[in-house]
This record gives sequence, structure tokens and C-alpha cells, in this order.
Amino acid sequence: MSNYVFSFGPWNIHEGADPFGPTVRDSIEFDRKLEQYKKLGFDGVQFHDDDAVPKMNDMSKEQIIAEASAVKKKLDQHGLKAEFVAPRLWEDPRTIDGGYTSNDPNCRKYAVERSLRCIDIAKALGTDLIVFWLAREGTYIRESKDSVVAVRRIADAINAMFDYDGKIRIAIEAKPNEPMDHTFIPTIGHAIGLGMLTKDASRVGCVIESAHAILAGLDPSDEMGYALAHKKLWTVHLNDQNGLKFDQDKTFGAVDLRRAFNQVRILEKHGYADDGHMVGLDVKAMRTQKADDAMRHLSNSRAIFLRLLEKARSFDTKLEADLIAQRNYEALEMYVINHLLGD
Ligand code: GLO
Ligand code: MG
Repeated sequence: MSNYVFSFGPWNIHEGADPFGPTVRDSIEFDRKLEQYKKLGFDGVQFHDDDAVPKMNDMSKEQIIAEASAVKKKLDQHGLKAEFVAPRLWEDPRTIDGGYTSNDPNCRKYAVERSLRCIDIAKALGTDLIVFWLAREGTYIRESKDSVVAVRRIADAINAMFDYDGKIRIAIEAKPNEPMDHTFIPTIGHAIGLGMLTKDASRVGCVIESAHAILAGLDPSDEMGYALAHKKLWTVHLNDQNGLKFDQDKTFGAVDLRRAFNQVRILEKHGYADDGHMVGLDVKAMRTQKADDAMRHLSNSRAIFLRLLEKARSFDTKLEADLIAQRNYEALEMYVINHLLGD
């Protein structure tokens, strides 16, 4: 039996627009999306702040909390739990050149204030976890920002959030590029290191997205291992990625099953689910997918995870230990391949 609880965000059910073409599927209302979660095998909902409260920029703090509380009721009705809330700091005109690292003090102020409202929403939804995908905290032209100042500014924003609320935790989702050319927090080592610049490193952890690690030229399971060693892996964004190109958010395991197996294996081996963490997905349907089956990437990713979990659990660890002791890595490699192929 699996003790794993799965989550995804409403943006994972989407209309298929890309930078070169319009939407190809009708949009589905948030409430209709919520109805799908359990059917697809998911119990957790990941949020951007404005997934919960779309017009939050035009509302008072009290109005925002009231609207988020109404969303919490809907979650309860469906038996769902909010896993985290992320401030969406990449669409507003004030975040064109970044939020926390913008050179304009008014834009930085907006970014911090928006993040405090994001905390209000998280609390109303019943979660203490905030995710930072630092989309535009980087540069297109290196000389445009001072990287020392920029990193300190991100830490200052975290401190302001910690001052505002004594309980919230922040999980940083590292990504090396896209939409920016270079970001200030490209890998999990950077994310964990950033925590040390804040007033309470124990409240800063991370989210590992498989595709983001691959875009940084790293192995996602090693990134996970690094975070697990620090007890900082607070959620994951599993997906897959075909080499160094745009962020593809493909179905988990669809490109490289062995790489996916190693992610499942490290999570299973080190009790990730037992520590109460959810298995989050960040996957997109292909643009070519017809609307009537445009959620299959979610249930497929979950099914692939669970099949790989069986493979992780039935892996012959005695044989593995013997082969490692003999330093017979060729034999170990063949065993891994045979095991994955079902022999
Ligand atoms: C984009 C990110 C994005 C975040 C989401 C949650 O590359 O993966 O989807 O995960 O906005 O903050
Ligand atoms: Mg992600």
C-alpha cells in the first residue's frame, strides 16, 4: 500500500497556449477543477495566491481573507487540503524587472506587500507553507543588477514575511533560467544557502522540480538527496524534461524512466512521505491533446510514480550491496536495467 499523498496546482489543467500560439482548449473554472482532484487520485491542492483570490490586488486584507476562507470551505467539502500558496510575482507590471530584486523601491515594496497578503491567504486556506518560485528574480543583462544586493534583498523579503507571521515556512523552488536568462537562485544549494542569510534558517526549505534540476544540468535525485540530507525537502514538483530547452513540464517519467526511478527511490528510501510531505506534480498536457482527455497527464504521472514505487520496493538491496562491495558496477547497472524492464 502506498502512504503517498499527491498534489497539483490548478494551472496544471490548462488551455495549451504557448509563446507562439493561442489557447487550443477551453478554460475550465476553478470550481470544476476542484471536482476533478479526487477522481484523478489527488488529495492536495497547490495554489498561487491569485488562484484562490483572483482579484486580490484590488481588495483589502479583510476582503482577501474572507474570499480565501470561502475557498477553504470548498476544499473541505471536497475532502481536499491546501498544500502551499505561492505569491505570483511575475505577471504584474510592477514585477517586469523582478519583485524583491527590482531596482525600483516602489516595485520592491509591492512585492513584499503582496507576499504578506499571500501569507494571509495561506493561513485562511489552512497551510503554513509558502512557495517561492522566484521567476523574475534574475537578469537578462548581467550589468543591470548587483548580485550581492539582489541576494540580500531576497533574504530581506523573507525576513519581512517572518516578522509578519511567526509560523509560516518558505520553500524555495530553484530554477536556473526561464523566463530570465540567469536567476539568482538557480539550484537547491543556492536555495538552502539563502536560508542562512535570513533571521531563521530553520523556516527556509525547498521545492525540487525535476525539470528545473535537469535545466541546471543536474540529476534531480541528487538534488533531492542534498535537500533530504539537510531535512529541507518540503515538497517536490515531479515532471520530466527532454534536455536543455524550454521548461517542458512533461509527464513524470515520460522521458527518462531510470532518472524518474531514482527520484522515487531516494524519496522512498529516506522516508519522505512518512515525514508528512506530499508528492506534488507540475506537469502540462501536450498542446496537441484534445480537451476531452486533457487531464490524463496528471493521472498518468501519478500511476508512473506508483509503478516506480513498486520497483523501488522490490529492488534487491542484498544483491545491490554485494555488487557494490565487489565494485562490480557493470553488473549493478545491468541489474537496474533488467529490474526496470521487468525481468
Ligand atoms: C515554473 C514553475 C511554476 C511554479 C509555480 C508554483 O517554471 O515550475 O510552475 O512551480 O508557479 O510557484
Ligand atoms: Mg514548478
